[in-house]
Formats: sequence, structure tokens, C-alpha cells
Amino acid sequence: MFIDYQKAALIIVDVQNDFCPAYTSGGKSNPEGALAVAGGGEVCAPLNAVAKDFAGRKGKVIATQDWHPWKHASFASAYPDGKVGDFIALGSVQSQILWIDHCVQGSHGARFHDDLDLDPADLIIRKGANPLLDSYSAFFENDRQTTTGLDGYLKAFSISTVFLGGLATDYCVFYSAMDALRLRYKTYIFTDAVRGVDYPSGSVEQALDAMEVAGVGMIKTSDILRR
Ligand code: VGL
Ligand code: ZN
Repeated sequence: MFIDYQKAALIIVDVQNDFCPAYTSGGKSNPEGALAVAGGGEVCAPLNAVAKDFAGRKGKVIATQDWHPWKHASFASAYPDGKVGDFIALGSVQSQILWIDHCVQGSHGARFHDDLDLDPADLIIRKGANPLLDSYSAFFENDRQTTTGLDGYLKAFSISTVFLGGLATDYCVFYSAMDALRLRYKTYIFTDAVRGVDYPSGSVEQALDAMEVAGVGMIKTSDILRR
């Protein structure tokens, strides 16, 4: 597979403590994240390798960070009778799942996983800061209209191809990949560098199928590194 790195970007989605099981790094132990995804921390090693490779070849490296204010509208705790897993209507968003509190601005859970190497990153995009609107995609908030600025950044550098990895396969990675296609980027996900919530059960497989049908390329990090 030929990659023109100067027109390519790696987007590392939400590799944050709250999406990861308990882990130890550099002798320091970190508790299980509030919304831990099975095997979440396992995406660090392959993503670090690709990020280093991209930076060395003048590709862009972007990381996104879920960054919610306290009592965010996607948190069950923001409603008197809210239960985690309930679906509600939220503004123009027909069905918003209510989540457990996670990635609260400034909290340990909102920090990136200690093993994620951010030295190669050109840009960090924070999303989900609007108290009344959730934001899964790296490109748009869940109203599908409010931009995060990422599209403008990528266009400013004439980026035409994006590669995605991170958390979670069935939410932020999925919405980011579908938006990337909608914005006409050639879009790939690294299947060995994503992990999913799988809630509701089956949503990871559904997301992978939907992405593949829509035209997202499914590749492994080794497909581009072993060259
Ligand atoms: C995510 C649920 C809520 C994600 C973020 O990063 O996939 N999932 N907020
Ligand atoms: Zn969130």
C-alpha cells in the first residue's frame, strides 16, 4: 500500500485513563477507568509505533481527548432519574446514551494513558466540552454540525488520507471514521489498535461492519510498519 505521508494524518482517538482497565506504568498504578473498555491500554504500543513512523515521514499526528465538564448532559448523574445505559433525546440528538461520569476536565480519568507517547503529536483536539451536547467524532459534535476544527486543520495541510486508532471502536472511532468519509478523506482504521465498549451488546461488530460497508479500509498497523 502506497502512502503519501505528507498528505496523511494519524488520528489517535481518546486513549484516556477512563477508557482503560487498571494498569501499572513506570511503577505507578492506575485504577480502572470509569468507562473501561476491555484491553483499552493495548492500543498504546501499536499506536506509538505508527505515530513515531508518521512523525518521521512528515505525516501529521493528532490525538483527541474526551473533555467533559462536571454534570455533562451525557452523564446519567446530570438527571434526577437518570440511569447509565438509558437513551434520552438531547436537543437535536434523537437518542443519546447516558454514560457514567467519565473524562471530567482536569481529572485523572481524562488524562491520556501513561504509556501513550504524545511526543510525535502535532495537535490535540478536545471535544465534549459543551455541557449540553455530546461529541463522539473527532470532527463534529453529536449535532453533526458543530465543528471541532479538525477538518479545517487537515484541509490547511492538504491532508487527504486519515488513519484512525484508539477508543472506542463503536463510539468515537466509529463516528470519527464515518465523518472522515463524509468529508471525503480516504479513511482507514487499524483493527489491531482499536478496542470497543460493546454496549449495547453487538455494537462493536455492527460498527465494524457498517464502517467496512461504507468504505473504511480495515488494515493492521503491521501492514504499514513492516516495510
Ligand atoms: C466515548 C462514550 C462516551 C468514546 C466517549 O471515546 O468512544 N464513548 N464518551
Ligand atoms: Zn464522553
